[in-house]
Amino acid sequence: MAYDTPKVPNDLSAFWMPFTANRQFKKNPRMFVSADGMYYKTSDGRDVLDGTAGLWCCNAGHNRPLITEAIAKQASELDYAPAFQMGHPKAFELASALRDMAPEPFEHVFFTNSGSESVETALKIALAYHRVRGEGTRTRLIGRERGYHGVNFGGISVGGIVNNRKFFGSLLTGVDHLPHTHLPDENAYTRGQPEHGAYLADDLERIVALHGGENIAAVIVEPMAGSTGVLMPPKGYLEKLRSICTKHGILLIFDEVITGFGRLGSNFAADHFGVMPDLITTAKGLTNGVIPMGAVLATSAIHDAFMSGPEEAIELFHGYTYSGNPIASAAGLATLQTYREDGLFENAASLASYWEDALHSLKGLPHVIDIRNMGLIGAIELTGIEGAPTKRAFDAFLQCYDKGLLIRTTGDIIALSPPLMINKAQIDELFGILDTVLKGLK
Ligand code: PXG
Repeated sequence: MAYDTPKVPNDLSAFWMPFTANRQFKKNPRMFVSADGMYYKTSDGRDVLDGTAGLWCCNAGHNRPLITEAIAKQASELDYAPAFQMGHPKAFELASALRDMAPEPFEHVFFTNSGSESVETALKIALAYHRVRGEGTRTRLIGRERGYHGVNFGGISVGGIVNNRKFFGSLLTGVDHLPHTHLPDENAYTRGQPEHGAYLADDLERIVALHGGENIAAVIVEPMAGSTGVLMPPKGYLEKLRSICTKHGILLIFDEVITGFGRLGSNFAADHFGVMPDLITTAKGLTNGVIPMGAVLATSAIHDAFMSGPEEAIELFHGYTYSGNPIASAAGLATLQTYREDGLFENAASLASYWEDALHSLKGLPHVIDIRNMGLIGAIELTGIEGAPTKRAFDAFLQCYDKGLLIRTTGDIIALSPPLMINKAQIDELFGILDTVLKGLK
């Protein structure tokens, strides 16, 4: 394909970029101008292998025809329809498709526009659920240290990442945190779920003893914590959380914004681990990242609890202008069809062990202190530079970009999560570049 190098805009000042070192970036910008399959194209005409599925969202890869065609068709057919007290077919079709691929108890779908909104929605549904059932004392929310649940007030309150919290005041009250599950001394270089740490779930009993279970609405965790640097749940941990929640009538929310849609080789992490929460939050892979959309999956028990008042009454005072937006719904349907027709979740599952071996072959390289993996996810933890935390991993990011590979870093951890369409040659390419970069890292 002929390629004209597009001009980079000469004024970068107006766009206040999210989660970015704005001044550093604008001195030396890195711009993608197109993408296809597994590769981005940069503004200087180079191919960059996508080692992160964008931001954990382009699970089907880029420029997928079913998705782009569905969006164009929907835009010309019905561009927008009011989301409150009105409907359009695609939102109902997508909700049914999600119900059909979700684990059995999840029969209902509430649409949002992002992972952050899915989290706020799930927390609100949990609080309101207890209230409509006459258990209005259940107001406390329990998150976990190092948890990432988006950037809105509920999400940063239950989340446990200090920089996402400390600038923003007192946050929600009535929130407690479980300890995180990162035990590098015991679990370094684990493949899959670590052996040690199930006992960390018992801390929920301590919180219950402190506050009374009848005052706790919900526990929210990522079944596998992504943004904090890829922390797998220790064996038995999620099962314990589930049973303690059930014992005390507390709802369990799995934040599957990253783990949903094939990342672990299954539809959802709930399937992968065989542990069923009461609510599941999703976004990202739902529309392959192409159009903003999220969804909360709810069990019938939760949904039906709201369906008790007079029929003309609104049951849940919550929703967004763009909940179930027609173009997003069309993109979602085409995304799920692409996953199915291309067997992408199966591809992820079948490549997981090849991926694991390739990743763990980096053990022993300079500065590497831990490697962990699951499905098509990998993390490489580096020692930080004394007095300059995050710099070493960020240097690796810059060097990988120069050599044609996109990775993500958080702290001094490199996180990898390629599109699920990746093949063995591309896995070799990815780890070949990483190997070279890590060997030369200062
Ligand atoms: N929950 C989880 C578990 C997430 O990972 C969100 C909620 C928020 O989603 P939105 O759509 O509001 O961004 C996320 C988002 C990274 C990275 O590199 C991770 C996310 C977003 C951007 C970067 O780890 N996760």
